[in-house]
Amino acid sequence: MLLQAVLLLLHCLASTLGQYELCKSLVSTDDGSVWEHYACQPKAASMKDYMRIKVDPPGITCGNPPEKFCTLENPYLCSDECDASNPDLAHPPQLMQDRERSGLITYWQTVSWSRYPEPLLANISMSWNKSLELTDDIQITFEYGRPTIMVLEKSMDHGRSWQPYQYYADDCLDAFNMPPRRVRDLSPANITRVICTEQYSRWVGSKNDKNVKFEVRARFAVFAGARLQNMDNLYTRMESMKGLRDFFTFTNLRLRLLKPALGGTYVQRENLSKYFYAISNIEVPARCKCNLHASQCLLQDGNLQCQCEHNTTGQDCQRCKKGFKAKSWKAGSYLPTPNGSPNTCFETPLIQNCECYGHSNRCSYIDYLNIVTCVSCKHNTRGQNCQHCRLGYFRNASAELDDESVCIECNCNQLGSLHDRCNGTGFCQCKDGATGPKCDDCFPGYYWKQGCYPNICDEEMLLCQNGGTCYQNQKCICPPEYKGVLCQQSRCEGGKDCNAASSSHLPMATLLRGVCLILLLRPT
Ligand SMILES: *[C@@H]1O[C@H](CO)[C@@H](O)[C@H](O)[C@H]1NC(C)=O
Ligand SMILES: *[C@@H]1O[C@H](CO)[C@@H](O)[C@H](O)[C@H]1NC(C)=O
Ligand SMILES: *[C@@H]1O[C@H](CO)[C@@H](O)[C@H](O)[C@H]1NC(C)=O
Ligand SMILES: *[C@@H]1O[C@H](CO)[C@@H](O)[C@H](O)[C@H]1NC(C)=O
Ligand SMILES: *[C@@H]1O[C@H](CO)[C@@H](O)[C@H](O)[C@H]1NC(C)=O
Ligand SMILES: *[C@@H]1O[C@H](CO)[C@@H](O)[C@H](O)[C@H]1NC(C)=O
Ligand SMILES: *[C@@H]1O[C@H](CO)[C@@H](O)[C@H](O)[C@H]1NC(C)=O
Ligand SMILES: [Ca+2]
Repeated sequence: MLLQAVLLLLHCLASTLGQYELCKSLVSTDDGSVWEHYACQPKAASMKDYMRIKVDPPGITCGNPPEKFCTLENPYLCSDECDASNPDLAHPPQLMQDRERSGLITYWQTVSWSRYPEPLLANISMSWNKSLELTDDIQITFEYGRPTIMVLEKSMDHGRSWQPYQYYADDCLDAFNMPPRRVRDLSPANITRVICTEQYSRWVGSKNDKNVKFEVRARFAVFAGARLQNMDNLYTRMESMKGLRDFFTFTNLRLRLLKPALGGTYVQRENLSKYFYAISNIEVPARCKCNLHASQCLLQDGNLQCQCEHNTTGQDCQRCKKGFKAKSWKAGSYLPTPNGSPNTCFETPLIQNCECYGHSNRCSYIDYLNIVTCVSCKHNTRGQNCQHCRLGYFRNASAELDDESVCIECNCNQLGSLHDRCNGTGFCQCKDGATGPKCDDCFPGYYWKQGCYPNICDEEMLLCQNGGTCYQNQKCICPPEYKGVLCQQSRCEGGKDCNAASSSHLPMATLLRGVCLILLLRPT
């Protein structure tokens, strides 16, 4: 009884703080103890500990060969040396994510801008191989000045596609043709707008402010209040406002550094050793995205993995476990407060062994075969367990059997293929002369005109003769005095008028052509 009270108390406390840390708790009822389930999410963590970091282009990191650097404040002070072969003087990328012992700042540093006026460009790519949700400001700490121009980008699909997250410049109009904005000017209606800010790029004298932020807290505050005291309101919006949750979701981040700090308006060409990038820390406070189906996210085989509850599974708990597909999968819901709805996956025991990989939830028993088989398989599947693709579809190799997009349409070209079916890798069966996975190309020696047909003429074997030209491999366009498929035949061949000339040593064709020309040019 006491334990139950404590759990309940814990739970209430968690909910009011908008924490959602518990997926379930044991509750006593008249019928004994039962599990109660709630929407839940993992704690926020410092994700720099798990990030894989890569810098581009190759050779952008300083120290190979060793180089001396000056500072912007005092260009005569050039005591900093970078030497990749000396651990004390090297500045490799991992120093952007290390845990610094008190007082000792460690940083990644680039080569200097010795190739001015060619731009000094660098990309920093950060990947996690896991969907994450920002919980606080991203903060990048620059030693020796913040860049004059840079862009923060994000990917939500492991780096396949990218989108800008925020632009940073000392002059937004000039650099990106965007009006400068501040996050605090955003309203609930345009909170997910991608802006350009001048707040973090202006030169503010010496070591005044080293940080560049992507403001998450200020965006949360629009809904949750200045001290984030009303997280429930934020979560309510996350459920109702299209795109709001996605805005804070990412699997990869990329910093594109486009112009270093100048310490003034102009670049001093006579001494370029004071222009470079140096980053000592990249802080990414976030939590694993587990679709409100896990309260823990652990490192497994080097990758973050949600510890899925509610009979869900997958890296992000994004589907129902095998045998728990009575209803289609749904993300957990923060609503209704205080507990949220877990949207648990339920067992599918409608008939024993009715496994349809989520493409059907009905089976029937076939008496004379003594088998249970799925009925009405959806998503273009078929088979006893909906485990095959319908004719005219083929298996999507990157999708699991229970994925809605497991079957891809063959899309065979109707004119070039024998039928609309394809083999296991999507190749259609082509008619004579047609080729390509979908039979929409022709073999050499064939041309396409509502199907593939053998060339009538070409530039090699089937040359049009007597000055004829080959039109799209389909026919020879002959000079007026010739005819035939290859213009090989003179129009006056055998005609009475053609016999007039009598020069015997000329080849017959030349002779005929000459005669015809005379006939054609003859005044009437
Ligand atoms: C330019 O840099 C060099 C080091 O490469 C330094 O010795 C010199 O004092 C600097 N000169 C000026 C004018 O900044
Ligand atoms: C940075 O990444 C972008 C996008 O892939 C690419 O276009 C650009 O060339 C990269 N820059 C450098 C310096 O590698
Ligand atoms: C990414 O994570 C998935 C799921 O945990 C794993 O199967 C895959 O091997 C990982 N990829 C890399 C490059 O670590
Ligand atoms: C967002 O909306 C507010 C109020 O409607 C407006 O003042 C502000 O300029 C807008 N910001 C952007 C970036 O569109
Ligand atoms: C998940 O399935 C198991 C086995 O049927 C069951 O004991 C458990 O209560 C289920 N969990 C939830 C959250 O429904
Ligand atoms: C194949 O499956 C993957 C994973 O579900 C999906 O992202 C992709 O769009 C599918 N491909 C096609 C052509 O439907
Ligand atoms: C499908 O046909 C193509 C082309 O003939 C072949 O390369 C491929 O291996 C075939 N795939 C399967 C699964 O048979
Ligand atoms: Ca560091």
